[in-house]
Amino acid sequence: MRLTIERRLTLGAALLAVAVAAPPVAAAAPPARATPTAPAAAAPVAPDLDGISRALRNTTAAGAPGAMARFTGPDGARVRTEGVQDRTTGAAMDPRSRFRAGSVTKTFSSVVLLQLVAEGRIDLDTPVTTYLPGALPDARITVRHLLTHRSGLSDYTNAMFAKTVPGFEAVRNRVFGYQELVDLSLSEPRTTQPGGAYSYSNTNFVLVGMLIEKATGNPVAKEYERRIIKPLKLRNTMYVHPATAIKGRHVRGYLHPDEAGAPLVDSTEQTLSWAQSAGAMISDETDLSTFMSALLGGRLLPAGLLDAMLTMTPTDATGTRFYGLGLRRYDLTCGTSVYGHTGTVQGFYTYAFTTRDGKRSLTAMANTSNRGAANTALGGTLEAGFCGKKSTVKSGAPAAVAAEADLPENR
Ligand code: REX
Repeated sequence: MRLTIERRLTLGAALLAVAVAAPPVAAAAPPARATPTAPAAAAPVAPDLDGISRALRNTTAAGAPGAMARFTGPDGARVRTEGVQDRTTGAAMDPRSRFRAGSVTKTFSSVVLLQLVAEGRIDLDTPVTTYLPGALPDARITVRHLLTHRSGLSDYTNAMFAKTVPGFEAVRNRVFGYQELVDLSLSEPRTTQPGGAYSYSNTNFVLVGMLIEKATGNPVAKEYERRIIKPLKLRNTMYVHPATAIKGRHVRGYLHPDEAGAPLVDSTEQTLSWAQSAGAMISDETDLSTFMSALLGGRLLPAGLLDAMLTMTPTDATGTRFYGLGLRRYDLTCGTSVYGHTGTVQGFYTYAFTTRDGKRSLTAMANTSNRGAANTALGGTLEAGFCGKKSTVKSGAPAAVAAEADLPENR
């Protein structure tokens, strides 16, 4: 199915009204081996909507029941959908539906934490144990190490989901304490010295949630609400941990088992307690684009801290992928850099990215996971959206933007 919605953005007043207390901003020291800022921005081009549709069809051809993308730019919003959001009812993918945004949550957590830095309540280069005594056995790990995935704390989810469906079913209804998750990581060897190589780990953003709760005395849900969701009027964004349902109109998620040919597992309902502040947000395509656009547009953080967030180091050897503070940068084949985050939780792949000025945004999602080829195909929407007709998305061909490299095989 193909659906087009064209409407003008009505962000203006709402976004301008965002009130962020702007106390003096502490100078943020750049991390070691920081790369220079992104290459000069390429001239904006019109999105290749047919290319976006091709990428979505490639995603469903690769095993996703449905996929959709929403591009927002100077000419308003364009939406493309393919396939179904519910395999039982056969309901078509609906761009107004909510879904699980996975690690896009990390950018929300970073924004809250950096607002606390702006307020002088947390310092980026102070050891985590100064704020959370006893949480970690290593006082060398700083807050910045968490946000840049350079703490060396292993990702406990690798063992948890080594067997995809049994791993998921074992935690689907579980409620973890933050420290329980940190302790799972601490029972494994460290991946690097603190401040060493980038090594993606959910543990880092579990600790970010702990820091937020310690500094504010509130549950993270309240801080997301008060600092981001309400000011930006994100009506379909919510953090409901440990509730298992996605309320309202939503996409159902379908997890691919490891065994070839085994039936998909409906993974819509779960506590997401295994991720919490690292991945439990529910949202929709409009809200994620509004959020990323507001962030890059400077409406959520003082300039100095947005600069700190945008101080990127490479995540791999391709020279096209970078990580700042809870934020990714992808350099596309046409020379445009886009900023945002990816998400993978059982049954849901997400990409939420925007340009440096926040004026062009794209959010894409597919209702499957553990299917690397579908994630790779979905990434093709970025090339088509931001590079326009110059994009290299072909039917059935691998997309130019590969799936998230942080995931071990198939994740
Ligand atoms: C957990 C397993 C993946 C998924 C994970 N998700 O770490 C976080 C996230 C919250 O969104 N990270 C991604 C499962 C990488 C991001 O930053 O983009 N895989 C699945 C398995 C593999 O079970 N055996 O694919 O659903």
